[in-house]
Amino acid sequence: MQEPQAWVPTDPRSRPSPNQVVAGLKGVDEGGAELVQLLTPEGERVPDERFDRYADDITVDDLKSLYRDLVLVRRADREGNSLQRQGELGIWVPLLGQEAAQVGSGRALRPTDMCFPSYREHGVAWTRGVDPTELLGIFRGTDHGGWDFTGKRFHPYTIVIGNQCLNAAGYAMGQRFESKVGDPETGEATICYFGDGATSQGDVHEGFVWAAAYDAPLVFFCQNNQWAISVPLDRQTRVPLYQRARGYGFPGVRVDGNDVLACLAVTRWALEECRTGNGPVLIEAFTYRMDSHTTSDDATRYRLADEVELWKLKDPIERVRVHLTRRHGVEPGFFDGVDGEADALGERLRAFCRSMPQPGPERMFSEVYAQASPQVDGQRDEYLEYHASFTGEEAS
Ligand SMILES: Cc1ncc(C[n+]2csc(CCOP(=O)(O)OP(=O)(O)O)c2C)c(N)n1
Repeated sequence: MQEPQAWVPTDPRSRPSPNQVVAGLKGVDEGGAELVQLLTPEGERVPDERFDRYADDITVDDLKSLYRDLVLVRRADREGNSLQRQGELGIWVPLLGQEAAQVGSGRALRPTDMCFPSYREHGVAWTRGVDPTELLGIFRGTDHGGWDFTGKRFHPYTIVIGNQCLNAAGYAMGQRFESKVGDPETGEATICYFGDGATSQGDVHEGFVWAAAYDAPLVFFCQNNQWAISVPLDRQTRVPLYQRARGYGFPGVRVDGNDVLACLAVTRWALEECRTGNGPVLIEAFTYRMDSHTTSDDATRYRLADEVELWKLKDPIERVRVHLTRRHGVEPGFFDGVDGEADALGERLRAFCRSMPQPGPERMFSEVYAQASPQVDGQRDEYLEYHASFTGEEAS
């Protein structure tokens, strides 16, 4: 097992008072000395002794492709937000600011790896080949997620905080029991996404304990976006989150979550650890939620604009753009082309959303089990009869 990074406890007297925390006066924007970074916010490539080798093969074309993913994922997210505002979706969960953490880690996965998302992972979904249109039903309230979970190896979204860590731990233990671990080429791994607030949930703790006890090939990927709705990180933990792993007996790493290259490299390392039998691993992607928690939330009520302004300077897309332009001489035409693709994606999403059919009343019963169940069939028939009892306007 690799040694976790060292941690020096902060002086308790320097901790913010509860009032400062509640008022959002103590915004965090520095990841500390342990932060793994390969691309600075200014777009400069900086060396990293430990993780460079996991990014050495990344070509300019790969970087352009990562940039394209970041831009398209952001556009899909912004369209989702707008569609909610136009009344086409019941709610939207924005990922603004977290594109690099999601695209970088998602692009590190192989098709055979399994992925357990929370509810904000639209960027990871993108890297698994789930089209953004497939996410819309959840937020329009017409289904629970319509993609092919087993084929894409991307589990349904989980709204119950931290619960997916248990599913993921069980799945990864299965990979271990079925001897799918050991060979770096063919070995499988699982990745589980959750937020900083989720680390206070029992399910996440249980997931850590089980995964550690069974050496499960599981990467716990925590997107620390600094806020659990209106609760800041200081109310979740007294130690940096990545250091928690040590107490469970596995390594933890803090990566710059706004640096797509670093997220890719660190996740590749973590997956390799898992595939070869050295899992589990905890990655804390140090990032920031630039928008409200959901479209039902108003972040301006609990955090200061200054904090948001600070994080704007660390934008995950801008740094790749600057790097491609300055270091590799990529011409504006490339960026214009990606913007054009983003416009087309936005149009496609809007058109799809507005033409989504309203599912029939039997739909909530039809996809429950793979094989017919007399109980569910009975409930369906009863409900259809009840539904048919309404007439005219009452029924619509
Ligand atoms: C078990 C449970 N408790 C409470 C909630 C309500 N809830 C929804 S999101 C959220 C905050 C989650 O914050 P975090 O884990 O940091 O993830 P983020 O939304 O910031 O990505 C809470 C408490 C829930 N969905 N499930």
